[in-house]
Amino acid sequence: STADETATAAASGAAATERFHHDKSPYDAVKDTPKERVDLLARAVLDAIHETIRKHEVTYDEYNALKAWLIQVGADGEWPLFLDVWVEHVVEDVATADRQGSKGSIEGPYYVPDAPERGADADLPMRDGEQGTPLLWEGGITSTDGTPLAGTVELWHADADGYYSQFAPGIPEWNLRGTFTTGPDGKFRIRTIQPAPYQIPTDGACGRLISAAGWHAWRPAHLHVKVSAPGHEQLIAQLYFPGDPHNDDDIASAVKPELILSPVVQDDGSARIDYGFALDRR
Ligand code: MBD
Ligand code: FE
Repeated sequence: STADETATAAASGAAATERFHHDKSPYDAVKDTPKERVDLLARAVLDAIHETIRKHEVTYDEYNALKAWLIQVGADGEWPLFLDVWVEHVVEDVATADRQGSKGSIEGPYYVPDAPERGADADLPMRDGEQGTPLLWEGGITSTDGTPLAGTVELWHADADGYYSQFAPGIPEWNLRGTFTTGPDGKFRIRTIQPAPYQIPTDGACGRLISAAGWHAWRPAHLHVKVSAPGHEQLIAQLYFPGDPHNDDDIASAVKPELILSPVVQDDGSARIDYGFALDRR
């Protein structure tokens, strides 16, 4: 990318914040949350903060450092990033505790709805000469009882530099984003490339927290999916690659053993993946 097209925390944060406002109608959600629930949860969170301050004898300097940092999270548009990296995994755990079908994981901040329709057997949209190990992914959608399902797999992932289209500059709009629709046999076959590990932007508020705390900024390489079929619960998941050094210390705590792929390297250097999804009946 060129000098005026550098991926900055503030630019990707602003795009993620705008995306959230557009897709999730947050003000309606606030309006619809019962007063009793807001009272209970707001008090529980404040109690936990007060307890932390007392227990660790937080100073005025530390309080003001926190205040400055929180203001900067908003200025950088990084609330979606912060919440999805450090909070969403617990919400996902609680929401899917009773699920019988395939394991899921967090959605994260970079999903875009209505990605181009590709049918059941196709390439993910990508540039000519898209970098990265070619992947051939074959799988199916079924109900938890094994019945094949006509449905959709929405797939999005970072490129071989770790960047997402529509959140980093200089990448075609729908690059590495697509919707695959299966027939009644539920089968799909997708060709894409293996993404790189993702590093949280180091030049924004989240990056400041990471360096101030002495943490690392990495997520392991991952594929994002949303899998849908009529009469079934939507599955949101991420899939990971064996041997990635960050499978064991993902900054977003979103890796589960069931989500690690077993790619088989082919003679031509591409990798073949066999991985399907079982959806719970609604
Ligand atoms: C990502 O790519 C991601 O998937 C999550 C959950 C958080 C930050 C960046
Ligand atoms: Fe991601």
